[in-house]
Amino acid sequence: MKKYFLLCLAIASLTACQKDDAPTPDSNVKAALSVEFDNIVGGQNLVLNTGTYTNSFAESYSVSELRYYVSNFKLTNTSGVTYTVPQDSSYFLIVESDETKHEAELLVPQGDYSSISFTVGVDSLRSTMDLSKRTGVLDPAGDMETSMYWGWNSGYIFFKMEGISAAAPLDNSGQHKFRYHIGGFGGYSAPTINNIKTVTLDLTAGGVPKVRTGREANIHLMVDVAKVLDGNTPVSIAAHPSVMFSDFSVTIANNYSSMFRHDHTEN
Ligand SMILES: [Cu+2]
Repeated sequence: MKKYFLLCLAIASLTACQKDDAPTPDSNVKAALSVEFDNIVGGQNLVLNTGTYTNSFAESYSVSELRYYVSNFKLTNTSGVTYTVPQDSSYFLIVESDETKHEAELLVPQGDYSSISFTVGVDSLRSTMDLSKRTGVLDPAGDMETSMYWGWNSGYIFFKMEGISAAAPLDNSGQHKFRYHIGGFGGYSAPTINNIKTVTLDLTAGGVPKVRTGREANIHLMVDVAKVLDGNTPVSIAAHPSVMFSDFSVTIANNYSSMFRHDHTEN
């Protein structure tokens, strides 16, 4: 064991010492890995409708609706090898109002992973595929919780956040409502705004997920939607109460691309 100990010392800066009886997981075998999207506002839990929050313009607001697509997951293991989740099983719609829709359930090779990357939204290729390739959460006619789709040319709404704020004008429903419906996949024949965002997160500081058969590692992300208004560019609700397919959507998308943070991992 002394020899083993010395060897461990030598490589301690590269990797943790493994016990003799801890076998190297077989990367040919896939196992469950879930990614939890825990939506918060600043330091507070997000509570739909009743929670009130304040942005940097001192505008107070509540959130009535929050949903967004996450897709095209890739995991890089501690040896630097990247695994791309097969695209057909790599689209998820996170819906705050539905507790069963806060996670992306993935199947990846057994191993230890040091980073994760995913797209916020739906890539242009998939957005223009035949409807037979756009099933489940991508089915424009199906149960995608209604209206996360604009149409063939404009594609999917990647990110939707709505709520009430006194800073928003009174609309014809009699409410001071703000609405952010963000999409735009670029496109080829008639290029439009491209708001596809790729997020890459380091997992080493918050805990490396150890994917093994017989258990489910969970990557717990905090998603701070305060960043939608107070990201790189502070956004005033009074100035921008409704943002849909317009140039200003780029600002909102840039803001929300910074809202994801790895908090911890459960192994
Ligand atoms: Cu957790």
